[in-house]
Amino acid sequence: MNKEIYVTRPSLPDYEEYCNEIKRIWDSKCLTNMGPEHNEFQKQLEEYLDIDHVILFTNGHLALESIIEVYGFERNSEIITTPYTFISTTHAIVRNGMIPVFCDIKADDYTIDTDMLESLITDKTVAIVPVHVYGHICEAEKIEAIAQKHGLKVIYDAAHAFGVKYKGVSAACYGDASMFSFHATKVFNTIEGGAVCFKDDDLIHRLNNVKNFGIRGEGNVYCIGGNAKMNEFQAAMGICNLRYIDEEIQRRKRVYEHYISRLGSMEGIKVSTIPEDTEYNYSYFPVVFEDDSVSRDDVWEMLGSHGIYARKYFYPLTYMADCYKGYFGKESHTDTPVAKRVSDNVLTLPIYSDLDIAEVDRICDLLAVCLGNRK
Ligand code: T4K
Repeated sequence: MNKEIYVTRPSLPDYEEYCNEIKRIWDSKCLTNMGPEHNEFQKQLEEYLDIDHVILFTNGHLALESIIEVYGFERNSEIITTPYTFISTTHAIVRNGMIPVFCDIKADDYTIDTDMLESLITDKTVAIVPVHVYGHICEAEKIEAIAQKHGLKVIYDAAHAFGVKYKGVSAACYGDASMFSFHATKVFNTIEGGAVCFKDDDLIHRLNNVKNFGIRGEGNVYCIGGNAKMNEFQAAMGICNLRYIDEEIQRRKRVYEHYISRLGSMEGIKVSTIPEDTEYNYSYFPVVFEDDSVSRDDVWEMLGSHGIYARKYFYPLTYMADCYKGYFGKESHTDTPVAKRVSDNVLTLPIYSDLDIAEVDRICDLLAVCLGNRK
């Protein structure tokens, strides 16, 4: 019986190393509410991500919801985003009482189509939330020029882009703010966790307040905040995992390069290649079936029958999720044919640092059979 292979597996530090780190928590009895592990981890991230400010959150979703909230946009304002993403991106906009307006994606890297973007701006538009999907950096220069021209905020969903650099610039540095996810399924994890990164000093207090009930000091509740704090155990995991992040990315690269060597020129599928000037994190390995004679769902089922659990990231498009059926009006613009085609035909293959090359070969052999043994 072959072993089961999941789309991802979290990387963990040595058990003893984590125990050693959390020993400080036993000594201090400080479990949460911005304790020493939290504060040290925050500083380490500012350095690693090369950004002025990092505010930690209990997960990436609440980080994104919070940064949208602190800008204080009027309810029912419009935010332009893409539907080819995890449901969190759309939920974060809707849960803030904003209207998501869906822009199509580019067929080459699945990020927001900057040629369409400007046509979706109305007098109700307040922000753009582009997604660095799979860690592919959006066309930031173009997006930010459009935003500047129309006075819009740019908040990147950078959940997938930890460790990615474009032209030497960290993914944390684009736009007005960027959100990272440190979920167990990500390149870098804090069990659950997330962060908002930015340069504007004014946002520090606002974000810290919104994640801690709006409390600014004894007897001073400044705003109607929630609770989205990262606890000390999460931060301790982050401190340990950050020590190995470069190694982690290199080990993923080995898996990625083997996939490329086997699938890169196989007829009938499109694999993503790394754009020039990019230091990539090898977070996902999406393949898009381009030949109508091969059904993505059949391949997904066949792989599953062999214990290989590839995933349909990202299907369906967010606006097609059951909870949004009949929800969006005309202003939301849900005509995104490229995103629809990619979403109907994409499969993300297993990729993680411990994945054996022999297993990658097994996955590629099975794919080749589905594709009629094409080369
Ligand atoms: N924006 C974007 C673009 C995102 O992709 C995400 C999250 C967010 C925002 C929100 O960030 P967070 O609030 O999550 O920090 C997973 C993750 O839960 C989610 O974090 C991620 N994106 C999304 C793309 O994938 P599921 O429901 O597909 O995960 P699940 O539990 O099926 O896990 C996938 C596989 O990973 C499992 O088959 C086995 C493996 N796994 C998973 C977990 C949780 C493990 O080996 N160990 C584990 O502990 O959503």
